[in-house]
Amino acid sequence: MRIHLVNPSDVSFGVGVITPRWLYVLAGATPRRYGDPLITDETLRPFDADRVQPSDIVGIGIHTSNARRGYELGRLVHERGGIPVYGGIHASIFPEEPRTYGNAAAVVRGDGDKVWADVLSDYIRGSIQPLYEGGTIAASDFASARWELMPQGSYMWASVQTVRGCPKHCSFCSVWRTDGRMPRQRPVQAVIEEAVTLRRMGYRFIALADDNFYTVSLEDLERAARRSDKSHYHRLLSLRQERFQLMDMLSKIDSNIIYFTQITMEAAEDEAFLHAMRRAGIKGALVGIESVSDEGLSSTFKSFNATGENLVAKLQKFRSFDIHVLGSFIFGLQSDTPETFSATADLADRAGLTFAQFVPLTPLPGTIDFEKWQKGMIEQNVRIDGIPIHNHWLIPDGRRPKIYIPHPVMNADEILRRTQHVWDSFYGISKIWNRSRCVSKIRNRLAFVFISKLYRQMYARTGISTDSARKSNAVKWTRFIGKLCRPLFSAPALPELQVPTD
Ligand code: B12
Ligand code: SF4
Repeated sequence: MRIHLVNPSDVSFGVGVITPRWLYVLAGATPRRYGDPLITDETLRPFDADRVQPSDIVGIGIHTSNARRGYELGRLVHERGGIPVYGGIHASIFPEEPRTYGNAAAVVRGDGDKVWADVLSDYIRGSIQPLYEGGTIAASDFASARWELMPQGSYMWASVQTVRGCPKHCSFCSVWRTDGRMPRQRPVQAVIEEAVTLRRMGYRFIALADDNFYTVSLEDLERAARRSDKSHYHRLLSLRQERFQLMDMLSKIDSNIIYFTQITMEAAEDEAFLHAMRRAGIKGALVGIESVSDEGLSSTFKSFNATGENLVAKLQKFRSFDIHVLGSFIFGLQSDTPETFSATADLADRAGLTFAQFVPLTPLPGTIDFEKWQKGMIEQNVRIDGIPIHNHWLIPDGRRPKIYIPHPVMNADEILRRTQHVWDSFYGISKIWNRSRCVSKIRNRLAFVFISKLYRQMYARTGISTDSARKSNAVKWTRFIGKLCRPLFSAPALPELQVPTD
């Protein structure tokens, strides 16, 4: 028996921006007696199903947008006598679906770090089960990734996880339900060892694959301090202290690693935290801004975000600590109007964002938005090519709508056209060139232009482009720019780099 692990994708670019971490974590969770798993990331190159031999196990990790391709792979594997096993967020939410569409022999729900070894040993004994409950395991049990199996020179950013779970409960996000609201922070030493391993190999850019790096806000802490029972307060305080310890240790790694993370805007109020981030080398953060209006924020349960000049000031605060912000906005909220688009474009410029993404509201399974929307769609029995629209991920790509939630004042075309316009405006060449002043040398400024264009191209593929000719052009360009950009992210290997001591 051989073990394959496959990350499905309909398109392959030859180079990848961020390593799909689950592949290397599951490789780390594979007992050594079974040999090294054969890993394929289809965002780099398509899976060669002919390599599957009868009785090989093929682990397929799916999120909603690649589930359909994942099922296609499962069927190919099954035809060759292989054993498809599914995991990942989508399979965790719909554990029946991989059996119906993807010939699943087994599905793992939740964390795979511990239960994967059970799947393999059951299979060897001839008693594989249809469903395994991986649950939400303790942070001390998170498996470390086996980075030595990563194809060299393929990715720009490696990825290390420091925490799973998020205390917030945004309406469009499933993380707080699947990964829990109490942050599970990984032991500092395990994170540091992985970062050092990657830097030794020549990776200088590391994405922290965290749901929310800022696990305890000052407000959370104050609220807990006001309770008569202080146990929650002490728990939060210790989580916060651990964050500082982690950042302190990151700052002691003797290298020039650059980290990127995902964080809530509340961190802008916490100068001690921003200061520690800067020292640690966390130079970039995706901040979910979502909406520039109070109505938009309240409808997404994100009223902890700011609006107006307060929002501009908060985003600029990150910049004053040398943290570049990738601002993430949602379009298509019920409170949006045609004016929302220009107001957002204007804010993105004024707030000093280094990058931005403008994403159409999509009802993703496991979210509050999905539940509300699904109910209406079931009642109306809306179908495309016979597939209920509330299973939108099963609809073939070209037939899949881009906007799902009906809007009171704009139709889908208008939302898409206006969204496209905001992308074009933010990533217009003169604006990119102005933003490129954040780096000094001309070579770095040119690199900044290419990276901005790469980012924009990748999204042209995923969300907004409407016709297939444009899509295929976008893929070609992404491949081209991706190859051009990849060397900018490599650095000399540092095989002698030491793990810092406390
Ligand atoms: C880091 C991250 C990113 C990064 C890096 C992505 C990358 N290339 O790795 C960036 C910022 C680029 C990103 C982008 C996007 N992301 Co994202 N991302 C994450 C995040 C925070 C962590 C993912 C991660 O690496 N975790 C660490 C690994 C080890 O955990 P894991 O993948 O869950 O795998 C474990 C288990 O699921 C299981 N498992 C997984 N696969 C398999 C397979 C088998 C066989 C088995 C047995 C087990 C198993 O075992 C693993 C170990 O326990 C997740 C949130 C989350 N909690 O999952 C969102 C998340 C996956 N992203 C999400 C989304 C929506 C997106 C975007 C579409 C956002 C957008 N609108 O633009 C894009 C799309 C990118 C793409 N095309 O893939 C959603 C997906 C929801 C869904 N239902 O599919 C999530 C869940 C967040 C959310 N808001 O709900 N993302
Ligand atoms: S803050 Fe981010 S990770 Fe947390 S629930 Fe909201 S969108 Fe999800």
